[in-house]
Amino acid sequence: MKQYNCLICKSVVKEFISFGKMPIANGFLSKDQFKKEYFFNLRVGFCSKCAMVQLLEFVDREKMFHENYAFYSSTSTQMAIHFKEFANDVMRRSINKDQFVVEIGSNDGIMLKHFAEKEIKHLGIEPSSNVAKIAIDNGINTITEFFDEKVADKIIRKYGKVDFFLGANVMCHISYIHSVIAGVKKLLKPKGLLIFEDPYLGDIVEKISYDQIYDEHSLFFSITSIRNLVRMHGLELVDAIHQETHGGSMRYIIGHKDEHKIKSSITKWLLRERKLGLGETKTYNKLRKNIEKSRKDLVSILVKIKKQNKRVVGYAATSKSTTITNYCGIDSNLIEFISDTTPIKQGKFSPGTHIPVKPYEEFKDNYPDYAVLFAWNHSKEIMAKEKEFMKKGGKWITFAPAPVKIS
Ligand code: DWN
Ligand code: SAH
Repeated sequence: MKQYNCLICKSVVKEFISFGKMPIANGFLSKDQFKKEYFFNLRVGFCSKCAMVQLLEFVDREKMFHENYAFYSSTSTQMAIHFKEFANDVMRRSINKDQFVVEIGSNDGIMLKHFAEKEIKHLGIEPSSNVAKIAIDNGINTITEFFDEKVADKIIRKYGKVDFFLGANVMCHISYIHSVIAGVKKLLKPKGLLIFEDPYLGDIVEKISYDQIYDEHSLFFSITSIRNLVRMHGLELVDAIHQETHGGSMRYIIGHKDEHKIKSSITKWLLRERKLGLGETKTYNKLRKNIEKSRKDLVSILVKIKKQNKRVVGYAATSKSTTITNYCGIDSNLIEFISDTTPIKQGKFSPGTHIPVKPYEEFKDNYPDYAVLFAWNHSKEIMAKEKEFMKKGGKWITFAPAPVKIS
């Protein structure tokens, strides 16, 4: 069997689950592209030395992030509010007026626009040119590049050093994370801060939200693993703040070593992670069993409903839904179509199992009996706008947070 080495500390990593062949999670496609669809092995391992959960095989970054990237950050109104608050939090931390703020994975400018509006010096780094263009058209300074240490050198030469280096749902996408952190280390001014957030491993384990695992998500962070990682670069984790977004995320606040007071939150979280067993192999073997059960339960519910000749539709063609549909073998026999608000996905088919993706109106104008809530992470926002569906007797099928249920 092939041996895999940890992306972070190079120790041998043991696989704890294989999801089998998977397509690109955001690779929505047309019928004529079915034959040449790309697949890779979605396998996940845990490094018991540095506590990092990680993919074992990776898809080339250009296959995932390009001029037709299907995820536009501004599709969720709750996320727009969240990023306004994130920006405000950064502004509150500012010590002087001449700040320079850089954001990695800035997408359509959902967060940086708040800095641009206040004429704060800023720069977005976003390799997917279609989403970057929206930001640029809205007056947000953005470069279309993959951030790494070399890009950091270029930024220093052209713009100077940085007060705040920000990121949301992007660090965990980057298998060459050492190059990114080395770049941040060079870029940050002595008192500068790296502030980023990503889905939190503790939530994934507790909620059995295995749909967070797909090609784009290379790393699954915890306080323990981030602390280990940044230490290797002379940086220090100084605070961590849990977020409700994306099914439970963690915001990490990191500075140069010995430049900031370390908050008590770190000890508190480290203790919680020890109790949850995030540093132990047995936790991930249990997670695999829980994932297998979740799949069995979801498929059996869908098969039962199919036998009753009821209509089931998917709600939101999320990246995460690609893992669910492919791992569970759910195709258009079980789910009629997936409704989604993103124009670039509509009229196409879901990656791998080729369920038609249709505009939101197709859901709204002809409610199904059941809707599988693929965007469960936006549940608050969706429940608030789908009161009519529920009033008319429509039911939700949810799989995360576990258990699988109809409500
Ligand atoms: O990490 C990532 C996060 C931030 O965003 C990326 N790798 C890709 C993406 O993941 P996702 O696709 O799972 O994200 P969301 O935000 O859970 O789903 C967005 C999709 O859901 C969009 O296609 C729009 C759709 N949607 C909808 O149809 N109706 C979303 C909402 C809120 C809705 O009401
Ligand atoms: N921050 C946004 C977007 C998250 S999706 C949000 O939270 O909604 C991940 C984004 O990271 C994509 O837009 C992708 O193009 C970008 N990305 C991936 N690798 C990157 C890299 N090396 N440098 C900068 N951005 C990257």
